[in-house]
Amino acid sequence: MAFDESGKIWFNGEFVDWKEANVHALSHVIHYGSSVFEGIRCYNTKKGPAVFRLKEHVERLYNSAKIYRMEIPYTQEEFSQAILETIKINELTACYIRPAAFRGYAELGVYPLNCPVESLIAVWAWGKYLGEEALEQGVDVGVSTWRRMAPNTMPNMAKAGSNYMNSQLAKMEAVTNDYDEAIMLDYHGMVSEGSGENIFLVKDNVIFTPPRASSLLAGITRDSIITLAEGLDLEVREEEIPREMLYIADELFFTGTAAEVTPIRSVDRITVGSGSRGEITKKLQDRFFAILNGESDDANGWLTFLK
Ligand code: PPE
Repeated sequence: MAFDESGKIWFNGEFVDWKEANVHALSHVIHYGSSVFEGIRCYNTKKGPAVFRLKEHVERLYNSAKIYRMEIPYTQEEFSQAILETIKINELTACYIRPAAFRGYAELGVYPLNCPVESLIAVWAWGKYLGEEALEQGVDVGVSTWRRMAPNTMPNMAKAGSNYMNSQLAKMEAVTNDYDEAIMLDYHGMVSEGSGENIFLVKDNVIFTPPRASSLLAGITRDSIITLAEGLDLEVREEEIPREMLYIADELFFTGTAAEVTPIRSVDRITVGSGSRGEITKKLQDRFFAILNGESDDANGWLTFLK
């Protein structure tokens, strides 16, 4: 059991005991994957616990819901407050936060609009996503035979539970082949993203990352890293990346709420750059963690303190 089950979960506006946060077996979400969710982190900074980019995450949750015509019956402000309350009531200082909204129990059939929209917020301690040593040593990845969803099939910009069936296929294939993680290509064969991370590449001191049109989730960590890189006067280009660029890159790394900034040391068993964390990757990691530790100024207003 990965969870400490003694905590409380915010469920449809109320705090319930961990084990009481259940849904009916005939809920729409179980049969048709009708859910949207977020992954957010709270860090125990030197100035106290703070949630990283709370506003942007809640906004993305509501945008994911909007794409699926799902109305969450709270304002974004109310939902954000509920997130802060959930962390406090569980007496956590550093944690992973998992809000979700889904179509509940009323009837079955593909048409979803007669089912109620339910929502929840759970928090728990979640350590390093790709292993303890990953942040320093880097991970070994393989390019998946599974592509990211083609345009006009499933909306990649919605963080919907159903998109993660695609991610699961890629992740299972990667692990079966003894990789830590998968990189997926888009419909055109260009680099898209990992099963749960965005990807960055460094070549000749220029930073590249695929654009939104490459079938990816517009990651909030991705956005943060672009901002930090520009602050370091590094050139960042959002452009399509052909697969072979992965092999000849000087540095590669993943970004994500769970994965944070994780270097990639090999792709398809081909060593990337020096085979260990690159210089620019380290610089960006340092900047990123300095904000999360509260060591450097939160110049962009990314932290919401619990107080
Ligand atoms: N792409 C995908 C497919 C993705 O799932 C994530 C986050 C990202 C990019 C990065 O987005 P952001 O967190 O805003 O920087 N994946 C979440 C879920 C991981 C999971 O295993 O669950 C996360 O990192 O919380």
